[in-house]
Amino acid sequence: MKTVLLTGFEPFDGQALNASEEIAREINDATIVRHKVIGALLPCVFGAAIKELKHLIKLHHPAVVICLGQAGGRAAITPERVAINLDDARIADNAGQQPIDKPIVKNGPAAYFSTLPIKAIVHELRKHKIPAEVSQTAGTFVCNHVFYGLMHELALHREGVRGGFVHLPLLPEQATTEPSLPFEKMTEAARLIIAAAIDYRRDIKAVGGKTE
Ligand code: PCA
Repeated sequence: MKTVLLTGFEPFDGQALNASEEIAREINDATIVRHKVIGALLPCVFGAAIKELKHLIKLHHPAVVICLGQAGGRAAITPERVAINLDDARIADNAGQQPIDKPIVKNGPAAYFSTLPIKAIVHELRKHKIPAEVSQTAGTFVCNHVFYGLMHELALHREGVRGGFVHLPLLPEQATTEPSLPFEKMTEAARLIIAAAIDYRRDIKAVGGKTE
């Protein structure tokens, strides 16, 4: 059976939870559209996170790789369009590192686009009444770092494997004033994202990521 690698991140910035970790753990071992899902955890650490991701890819030979992260302040599920070759950390990672204005890969391309069908994913989520929109920036912290590392690895060594990054809102128990989405909604969303990534060989055309 083909596999889908779904990663989440450990909590960071002194928080007790990370929505992406909870969702990746919940979907681990599920079968979705004849693919087995491998849910795994990445450290919120520059360098080590990409190393672990490459190790997981080598181990599981996934047909699709979807990395999840948490984006406090966002109200919608946001498939990311582009990863940029830049680390610029507003806060320290879980190992105390805080790179400023550093390339992720020296002399690497400035950016990579997601090879997931990002607009089809938005379309499918909205069809199921889950708030979703395409995001044009994954930031410059560990999420963008992993997204870039993933796309670089796939471009260089894994032809035909599709991959990308999706940011999730906070869980209700994490949010004080920020928006949040219930665990069940985010779990359903992750299943729909995986199914769309397998089913849509090409992305759909839709203005601004809005499909309805
Ligand atoms: N979100 C952070 C890193 C880990 C996570 O879940 C980010 O958006 O970069």
